[in-house]
Amino acid sequence: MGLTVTEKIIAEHLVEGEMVPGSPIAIRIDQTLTQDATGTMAYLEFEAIGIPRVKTELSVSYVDHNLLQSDFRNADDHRFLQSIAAKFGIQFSRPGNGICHQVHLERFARPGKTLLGSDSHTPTAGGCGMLAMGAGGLDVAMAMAGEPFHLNMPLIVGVKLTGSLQPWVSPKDVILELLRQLSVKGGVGRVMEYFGPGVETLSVTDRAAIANIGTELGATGTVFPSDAVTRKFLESQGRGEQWVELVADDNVTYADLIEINLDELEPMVACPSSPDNVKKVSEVAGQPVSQVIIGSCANSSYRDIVLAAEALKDREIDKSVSFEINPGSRQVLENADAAGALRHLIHCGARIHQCGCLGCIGMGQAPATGTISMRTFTRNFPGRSGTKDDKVYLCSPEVAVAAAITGKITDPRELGDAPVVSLPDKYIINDNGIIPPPEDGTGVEVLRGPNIKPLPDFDPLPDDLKATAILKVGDNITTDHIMPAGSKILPLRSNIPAISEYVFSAIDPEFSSRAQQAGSVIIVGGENYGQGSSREHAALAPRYLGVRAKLVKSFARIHKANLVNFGIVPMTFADPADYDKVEQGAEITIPGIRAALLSGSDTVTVKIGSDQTIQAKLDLSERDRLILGAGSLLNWVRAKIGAQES
Ligand code: MIC
Ligand code: SF4
Repeated sequence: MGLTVTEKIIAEHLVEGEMVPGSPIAIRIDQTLTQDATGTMAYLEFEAIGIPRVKTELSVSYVDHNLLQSDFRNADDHRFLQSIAAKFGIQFSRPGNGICHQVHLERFARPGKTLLGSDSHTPTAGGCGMLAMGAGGLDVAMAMAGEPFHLNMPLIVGVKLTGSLQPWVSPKDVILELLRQLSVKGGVGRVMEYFGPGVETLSVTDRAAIANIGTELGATGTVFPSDAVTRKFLESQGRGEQWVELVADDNVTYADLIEINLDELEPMVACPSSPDNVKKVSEVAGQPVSQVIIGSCANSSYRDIVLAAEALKDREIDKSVSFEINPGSRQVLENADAAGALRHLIHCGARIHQCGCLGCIGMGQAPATGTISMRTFTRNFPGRSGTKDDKVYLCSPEVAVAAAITGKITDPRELGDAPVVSLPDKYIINDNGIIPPPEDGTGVEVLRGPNIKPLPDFDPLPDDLKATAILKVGDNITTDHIMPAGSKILPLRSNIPAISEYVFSAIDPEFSSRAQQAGSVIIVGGENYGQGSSREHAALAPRYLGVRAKLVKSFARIHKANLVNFGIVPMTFADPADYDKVEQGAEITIPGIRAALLSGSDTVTVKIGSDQTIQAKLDLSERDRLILGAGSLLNWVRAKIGAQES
C-alpha cells in the first residue's frame, strides 16, 4: 500500500513505535519555533534541562505576542529572549519583524521536514509540505535538547479539492466550510492532508491560511503536498534549492475522505463565539459592523493585504467602521508598499498597525460594547477580544473589506469585479529583523528582569488522591477560559505565582483563592476540554494552585499533553453519563491512583463523597505514566539524567 505525504514524513523521522493509528510514536524534530508568550517559560525550561546549545537543525525565537510595552515587563522579556537565544544557538526574530507563523513560512519552512512550535497555529507551515505541530513549551524545550517528540500516530484524513475558487471566495472559506462540517473537535487525533486538482490552484500562502485554521478543528496538523507551486514559492523567497517534491502515492487509503468542490463554495463567516459556528455570509448579511481588522497568522500575507488595498482603491471606509490592518510580517509590509498597496490603504482611512498578533490575543483593539467586529483571525472564543460579551465574526479578507466599505455584514460578491492579486516572482527579502546566534554562545550573559521568576518545583504523585471538585464546567472549554490572555495577564507569563491568580478568572473569579484553600483540587469537564491554544500555563498555573487531576468526557490533544507534562492526571469518564453524578464541590477520593498509573491499568475507581463510585479511564502511554508518577516531565528528565550520571 502506498503512503500519504504525512506518512512519508513520519516514516522518515520515526524513532519509536509503529505507524498504527492511535498508538504512541516518537519522531525526530528538525526545527522548533517559540513565540514570546510561551517562549520565556520554554527557555527557562530548556535552561533547567542543562544543555549548552540546541541540537535541532534550526530553532527560532519570535517576539510577536507581547508587543505592548506599558511597563518594563514585556521589554524585559524581549531582552531575556534575545540574550538566551544568542547563548543557546537560536535565531531571534525581533519585535515588529512579524508573526511567527508568517515569518517562519517565508524564511524557514522546508518541505519534508518536521517543525514543533510552542504555539497551536504552528501547522501553518504545513502549507509548504512540512509536518508542523503545536505543543507546550516544555515539549519544545525537549525537542531543542534533541529529544524526540511523543504523540499518538494520527489518523490521516484526505481532503480532496476539485475546481477553483470563484471571484470573492477565499481560501479562508475552504477551512470555514470544513469547520462547519466537522466542528471544533472533528480533527482531534487526525492530520488533514489535502490533495486533488484544486490544490494546484492555491498558492503556498493560500494553503498556509487553510493549514493555519486546521488547528481550530483540533487537528494534530495539516499537510499539503510539495509541488511545482511550492517550488515557485521557495524560489520567490530566494530558497529554491530547498525544494523537494513530496506527493502522496497513487494507491493510498485515507482513514476518511472529504471532498470539497471549490467552484461551489460561497463566502462564509464564523459567528460568535466559536470558530465552528459557520454560516454563509448571505444568511447574516445586513447587520451593522463597528470594527473590521485584517490580520493574524491566518490572513495577513502579501495576498491578503494587497487584495484589501485593491478592493479599496477609489473607495471609502464607512464612517461607522474602524478599519485596521495588522500586517503579518515586515516582508509583507515592505512588498505591499513596493506594490503601491499601502497608499490605497492609507488613503481610504485604514489604521495601519505594527506587524504582530495584536488584537488577536487581546493586546489592544478591543471592540466597542455590544457591537460587531469582523476579523480575519483564527478564534472568536468569548471575551478573547478583551470586551465582555463580544460579538466577533471570523471571515476572509474579502468579506472584511466588504463590511468596511458598507458598514454592514455584506456578501463581497455585491461589490462588482473582484480584485486580482498577482504574487511577486521574487519578494524583496530583508532578514535584518532576524538576528543569528554567535558561533559560540558560552560567554553570553542572560539578561533577566525582576518579573522573570524561576519555575516552581512540583512534588511526585501521592499514592492515593483526595481532592475537592471545586469547579465543574461544560463542553468545549478553551484554554482562554482556563488561563486567559490579553494585555493585563500576558505580561505575567514568566511569573507563575502572579499569573496563577487569573486561572479561570473569567468564569469563576474566586477560583484561585478557593483552590489554594482546598489544597488539592480536581476539575470536572465535558467534551473537548482544553481546546484552543498550546499555552502550557493552562496546566502549569492550575498545578501551582493545587490541581492534581482532571476528569472530563474528552480532551483536546495539546492540553492533555501539557497536563501530563506538569503532573496533572488527565482522566475521562468510562461512562460519559457519570458526568451528571459529580456535583461541583464534591469530595473525590482515588485510592491507589499512583499504583494504578504505574502498573499500566486502563481504569481507576473514583469515589464521589462517601457513597458513590464510578470508573475513570486512563488513556496514557507508558512514558506519560512515568512522568505523572514523577510529578512533572522536568522531574522525570532530571531523575533520568541523574541515574545516567551516577
Ligand atoms: C493563541 O492564539 O491563543 C496563542 C496566544 O497564539 C496561543 C499561544 C499562547 O497562549 O501563548 C496558541 O495558539 O497556542
Ligand atoms: Fe498570534 Fe493570533 Fe496567530 Fe495566536 S492565533 S499566533 S495570537 S496571530
